[in-house]
Amino acid sequence: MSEHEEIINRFEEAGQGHVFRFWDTLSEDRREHLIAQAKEIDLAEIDHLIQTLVKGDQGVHLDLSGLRPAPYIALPEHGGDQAAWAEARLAGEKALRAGKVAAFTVAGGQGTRLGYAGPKGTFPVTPVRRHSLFQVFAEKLLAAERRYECELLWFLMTSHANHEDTVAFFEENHFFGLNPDRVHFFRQGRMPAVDFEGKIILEAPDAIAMSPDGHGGALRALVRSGAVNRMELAGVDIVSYFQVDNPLVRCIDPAFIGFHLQSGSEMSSKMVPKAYEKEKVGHFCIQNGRLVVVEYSDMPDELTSMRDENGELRFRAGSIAIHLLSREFIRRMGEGTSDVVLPFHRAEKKIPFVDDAGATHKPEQPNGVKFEMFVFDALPFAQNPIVVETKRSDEFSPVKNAEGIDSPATCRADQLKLFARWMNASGIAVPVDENGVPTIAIEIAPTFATDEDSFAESWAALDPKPEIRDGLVLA
Ligand code: UD2
Repeated sequence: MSEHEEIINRFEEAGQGHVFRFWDTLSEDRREHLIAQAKEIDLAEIDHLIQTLVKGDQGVHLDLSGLRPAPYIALPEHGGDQAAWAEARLAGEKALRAGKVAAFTVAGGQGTRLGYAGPKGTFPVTPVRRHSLFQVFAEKLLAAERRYECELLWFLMTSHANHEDTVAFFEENHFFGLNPDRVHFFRQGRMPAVDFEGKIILEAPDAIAMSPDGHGGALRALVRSGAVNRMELAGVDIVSYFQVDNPLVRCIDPAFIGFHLQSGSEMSSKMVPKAYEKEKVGHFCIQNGRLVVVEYSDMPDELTSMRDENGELRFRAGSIAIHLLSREFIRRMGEGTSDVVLPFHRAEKKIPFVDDAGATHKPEQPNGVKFEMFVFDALPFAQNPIVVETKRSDEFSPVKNAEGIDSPATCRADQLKLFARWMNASGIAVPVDENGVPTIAIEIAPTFATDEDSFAESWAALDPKPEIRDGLVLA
């Protein structure tokens, strides 16, 4: 039997033979295309997901019993121990100088809400120079390399749809000054979409409707792509994980790294107190003695609105998708065994499908289910996981929507406010409007400063000092 026949047989036995119903009409190269997609699919895994998440009720009834708010390490200004923060910072700096840390960006999302055509990381985000998200991160890594005299590896997870454009963007921009040998791209995995009867959807006669397997797919993609082995060879023990949409993120944060190391944690996460009850962030909770994140869409209203004795939200620890993961934990989770494996979530979507005549249709209503894994679902499997507070205005202003909250406009205002705050701390006045947003556009490159202290140092060294004016760039 040829390889093609063998694959087609396996799909038929799994009740998915319809995927090849246009086979006889396809040219040789189109057949190869379809077969290549089919080979990506783990039929046993899909069958399990269909039984549990499509035909079963596990996707509809999540177990939300016994949730308690998760404890976290508070910032000194919220009662945290100043000395412990200073000590953690030193421990993190030591690990950085020893080359133990790598950066990791998940950039495989489809970015549909922003309505921007290119990979999201190429979106021009900074207020004056209009630098891209990727460039902001690259410059933060350059700054960390200089500060800690280390060579950082940077891993970026792309998708099938945006991989080539992402790599080309880095090449065109000469990797923003980073050493290209240390920037490592890999594609995330894909999953087929299925209809409500559990049949894999064809979007064209020669194409299965495939979509990215969620940022949780990062763990197996890191293993499969050889990234974890590469880290081991380079002596990297800790991976600093962040999303492509948040230019304020401290890509490399010594205090966070220090707390992670000191507690023997395999996975650590940052939190900010939620801004309001319905904010679209996950909630850190304890369930059955384990740290879990319950996504905003799954959290019942009576819990999101619950208040403690001080009148604050009881479940206030919001996940902003910034984590540290130890290398061997990634390997364990990514290799996956029956009892250590990330669950899939189901999302009902409008999925283009092909009719019997071979024409593609875009449905008006959800017609099927996509499967995604979430990286925070690894937390309950981690030893000694911790949650560490960070300040929203320092570290979180994602670009998600074209307008309104979490949009380019709000992110621009948040960057301006942050730069102005660093300048104010050094005694430099910046004019602001009634909302505290600077009325002049200013930009501080990460290579100039990444926080108040580094700003003060770089500013003190500037001679002569520039005039504070619209369009000022400190780089
Ligand atoms: C995510 C978190 C939410 C909160 C928020 C903070 C989930 C389900 N929710 O919400 O709790 O922390 O972020 O901003 O994660 N990505 C991939 N591959 C994929 C899917 C996503 O790389 O298959 C990347 C994507 O490029 C982006 C990140 O993951 O960098 C977040 O994806 P999202 O925009 O779908 O997450 P969102 O806003 O629903």
